[in-house]
Amino acid sequence: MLIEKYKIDEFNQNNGDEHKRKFDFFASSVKNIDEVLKKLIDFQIAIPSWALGTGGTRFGRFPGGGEPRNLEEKIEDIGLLHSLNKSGGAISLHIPWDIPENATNIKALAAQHGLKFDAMNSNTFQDQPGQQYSYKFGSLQNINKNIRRQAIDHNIEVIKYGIELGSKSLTVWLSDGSCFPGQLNFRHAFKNTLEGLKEIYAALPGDWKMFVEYKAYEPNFYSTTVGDWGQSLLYANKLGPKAYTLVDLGHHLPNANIEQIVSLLLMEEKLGGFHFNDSKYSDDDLTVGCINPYQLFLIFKELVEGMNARGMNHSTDLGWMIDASHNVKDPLEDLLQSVEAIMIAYAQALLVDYKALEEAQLANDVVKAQEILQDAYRIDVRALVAEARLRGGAALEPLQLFRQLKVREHLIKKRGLKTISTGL
Ligand code: RM4
Ligand code: MN
Ligand code: MN
Repeated sequence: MLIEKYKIDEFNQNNGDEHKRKFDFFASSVKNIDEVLKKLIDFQIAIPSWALGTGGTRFGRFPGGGEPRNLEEKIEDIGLLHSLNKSGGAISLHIPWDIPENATNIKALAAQHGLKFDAMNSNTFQDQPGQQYSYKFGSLQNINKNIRRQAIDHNIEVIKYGIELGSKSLTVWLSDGSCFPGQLNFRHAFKNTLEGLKEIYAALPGDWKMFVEYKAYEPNFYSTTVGDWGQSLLYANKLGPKAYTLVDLGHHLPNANIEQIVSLLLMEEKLGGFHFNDSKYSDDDLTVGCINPYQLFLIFKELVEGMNARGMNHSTDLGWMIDASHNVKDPLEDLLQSVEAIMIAYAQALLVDYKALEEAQLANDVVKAQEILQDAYRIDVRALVAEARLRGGAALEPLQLFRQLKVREHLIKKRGLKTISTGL
């Protein structure tokens, strides 16, 4: 389904007065408003191909209908989101869930929707039908050389698909680890994994990046072979300049100070990308900002400050992606909410008075430092984010328009009530 531009314009006109009033009031107190708006318009967040259907838990899955049945329909869905908010101009593919059978056509279809191909993702955490060796006891860490070979070859194949599509990065997330003490020799597991990653790294084109994504638990519960940012950084440093750490917000042990991790990885020039989501207990993959929006803001504050310190381009120098799952919400509505939460946190982080903060820090004025941060966090930036959308050609209120246009009803009519998407 395509949303014609005139429908967006019509909606914006109908809601324009109210918006203008709010935005003008907001803009009157911000000095560099055009600069901030430009940054917001430029900022793009990739949508994963595996997050367009209903997610499930090991207890069940309750599909809501109209889910995309193939890669083409997934691209259509992301195109639809992008036309509504103009902030999701990229798709990230997981292989083999979404193999581009005809890369030229897939690339052309994506381009029609204004979408680029973000990081490619390999999958050595599931066995596929017809696969020769099993990943039950890990992939790159495996004690069996043939299994390691199979996992390496798979990653190299994923790179090849990515080259055809114009992607520029590979994200490797391994479920490797152990469930019980004694099951694994940690050193051997690390060394095998490093050897495998080295071979994959060697297959990367010159202008590609490799993201090593860490996760503390699940599906293994005693140890994980890329378990935290320290381990990921070890691999990335040993691999070379094209290898980076990828931070997925849901992959930490409880109460981890993610903003500090982000800050130090940026300092080391080893932060590569981000998977956004939110969580209460573990890798819950909930809507970004739904549980802990202040933490999200603090993370963005480190990102903005750290990227500025290194003169980085906010929108292109790191990989931004949503990695969420939707068990009870409409996946598309949920993704619109996630993008909005990211834009809000980013906007607030852009409004922090970094100079004043530095002065407060140098004076050990703890109270002032907190005031400065919370001043920015408590600004209602929704009109600002909406104005960026308006200027970028998107809808003032994407979610409202999504409902008004009865998008889900249309998708169900077209695709059927009982459709299942590949993914988690
Ligand atoms: C993992 C991790 C990866 C994602 C898989 C599906 O927990 O977040 O990024 O590819 O889930
Ligand atoms: Mn992830
Ligand atoms: Mn995850």
